[in-house]
Amino acid sequence: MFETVLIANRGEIARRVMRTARRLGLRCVAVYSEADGGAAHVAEADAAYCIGPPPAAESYLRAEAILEAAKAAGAEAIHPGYGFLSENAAFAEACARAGIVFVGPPAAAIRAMGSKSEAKALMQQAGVPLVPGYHGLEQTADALVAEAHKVGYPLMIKASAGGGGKGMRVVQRQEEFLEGLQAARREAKSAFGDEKVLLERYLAAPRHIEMQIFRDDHGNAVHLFERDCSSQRRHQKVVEEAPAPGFGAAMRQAMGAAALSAAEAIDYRGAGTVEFLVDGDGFYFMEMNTRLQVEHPVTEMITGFDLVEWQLRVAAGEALPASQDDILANGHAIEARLYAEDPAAGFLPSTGRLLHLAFPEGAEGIRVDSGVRSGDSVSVFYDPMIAKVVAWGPDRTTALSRLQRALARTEVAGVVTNLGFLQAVLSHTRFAAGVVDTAFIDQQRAVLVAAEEDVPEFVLAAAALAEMAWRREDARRAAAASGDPHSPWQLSNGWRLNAETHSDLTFLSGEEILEATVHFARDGLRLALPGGQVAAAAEPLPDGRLAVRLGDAGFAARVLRQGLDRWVVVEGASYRLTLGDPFKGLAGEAAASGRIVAPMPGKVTAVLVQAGDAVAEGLPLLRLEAMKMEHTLTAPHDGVVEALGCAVGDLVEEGTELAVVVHS
Ligand code: MV4
Repeated sequence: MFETVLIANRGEIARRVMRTARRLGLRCVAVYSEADGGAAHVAEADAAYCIGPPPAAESYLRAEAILEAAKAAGAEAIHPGYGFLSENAAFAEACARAGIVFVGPPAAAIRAMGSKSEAKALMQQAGVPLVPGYHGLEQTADALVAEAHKVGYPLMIKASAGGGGKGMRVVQRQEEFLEGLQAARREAKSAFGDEKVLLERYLAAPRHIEMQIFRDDHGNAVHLFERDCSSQRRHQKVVEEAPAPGFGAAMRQAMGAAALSAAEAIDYRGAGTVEFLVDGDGFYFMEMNTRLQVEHPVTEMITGFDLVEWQLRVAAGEALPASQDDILANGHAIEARLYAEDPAAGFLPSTGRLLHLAFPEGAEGIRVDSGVRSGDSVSVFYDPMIAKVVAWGPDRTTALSRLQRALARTEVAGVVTNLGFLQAVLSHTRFAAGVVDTAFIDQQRAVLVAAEEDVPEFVLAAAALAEMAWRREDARRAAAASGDPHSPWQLSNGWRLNAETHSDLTFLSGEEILEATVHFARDGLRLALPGGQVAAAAEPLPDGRLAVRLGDAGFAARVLRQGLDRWVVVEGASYRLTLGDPFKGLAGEAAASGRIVAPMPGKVTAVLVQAGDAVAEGLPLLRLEAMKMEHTLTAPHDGVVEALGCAVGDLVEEGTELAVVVHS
């Protein structure tokens, strides 16, 4: 076994590989771009090397920088993870030339699977079922028209150099073939620099079922059952599970044998996945992935094996740790991919800093492979995956309900995520029934992707109550800092100078303006919300959330702030609000009359003018520290400072008059 392994990747897969490598006693070396200096995988490594600027092409795709780091670190092996250089034959060869073991298949096997038509020819020889079609070298229009006629319509034209859904066109009838062929060629040429195409009979709504295989240097080969990855959105997997729902033993046995024939045909080594299209009671080779896949945890959870351990052992020349008879499927596992993307905005990435990230701790059957922690950032430069949440259960129903509960207890603030979308997919009747095919998400998009929803009133209430708690806390801290033990600010029961006072709050959510008023009465708080008034209370919980009571309803909410942004997380759903400019409300009205009042409680940190000074509109008059921020209060119009109602160090209440500017 190796002593030192370098992980040529980042995020959750880098941490996941290191978790196994560490368990095996290996020294782990990380590589990182300048954007990942503070990343988790760097912190967890025994050594780490910066390999370049943030863009992947200048860092994680730079073979020579990675090899240089491996040599400097004395790594005997490099694990490529998935994506980046994991299926790059030239990189595998460069590792071999450098005398470093590439934890993956031989370069020749990667190459053989790189071209769809070559892969199909190899599979045909190996007796692996193919979708009826044509994948020969004849590429003239006439030859292809004749072949299309044999295939029959509707058919699919696929770029031979394509993959992952790129370079595919459906042609419904013969009259449209030539136009479809020219378009497919143009796309293939521009996307892959190779306009070779193949034809296949079109399968209307197939399932995507893939078989995990492993092969070592000693002629041993096994499959580790199948995974159903049909829940995809634009060829991006969303949810994966093992075993495939409703999958019969006969097809499992036949598909396993076909996958092993495929591996043997290309003298495969290591972990591989053979992807099939399943249509009715037929299955057809689609493509072979020569890397460990994102969704491998569901296979690990039903078989109990650690596939990264197998990869490292096989790459070190050891025999497979188990024979086919040792590999049993126990229970059911389902994985959901949590992304920092905004479903309501066409799933655009939502990058930024994670104010808060928390997963349920110690939940039965739950595994979370996360690439980031609270406080880390989701970068614009890379795939915006946050984590994979995986649930195992003795049966699919239990696995599904455990996953749903784990997602309901997942808290993310700071970026928008697809969490609500994942919950919608998992709670859809078709998913629950296990009758999902590759068209499911596209067909059900309208119900799965909730339009930007209005902010529920209970969320606005939680934000308003949290705001008041923060202001009280900020004021108390300021008073404590001022050393005045008798300051009324020391009181934390919400007591105010006047018996009945209130605070008007305005929040923005997208275009929506949300207003709430918190009334402080001697007998407690009342909230005036768009839907009416309600008695309210909020108590901090030990885990940092707020226990909110509205009338006789109660719930717990985590409310976080960054600048004027407020994030409210309730039951796994996150809502982003922005506190309206406090200087627009109460303070704004007063300013119109030349009165400068404190828009919220705070401490005067600077008085920049004197009574009698002539001032121009916009000139800074004073500075107020409030909500952990410095606010500058300016002259509302040209004029003269008539009065100053404060001095540096004063603790002022919301509404206190600080200065008056009269027209000159
Ligand atoms: C197909 C097909 C229907 N008929 N081939 C999509 C990506 C690439 N891996 C192959 N894909 C398909 N090939 C024939 N002859 C439908 C798809 C397909 C698909 C396959 C698997 C998972 C998701 C998919 C989404 C759309 C289309």
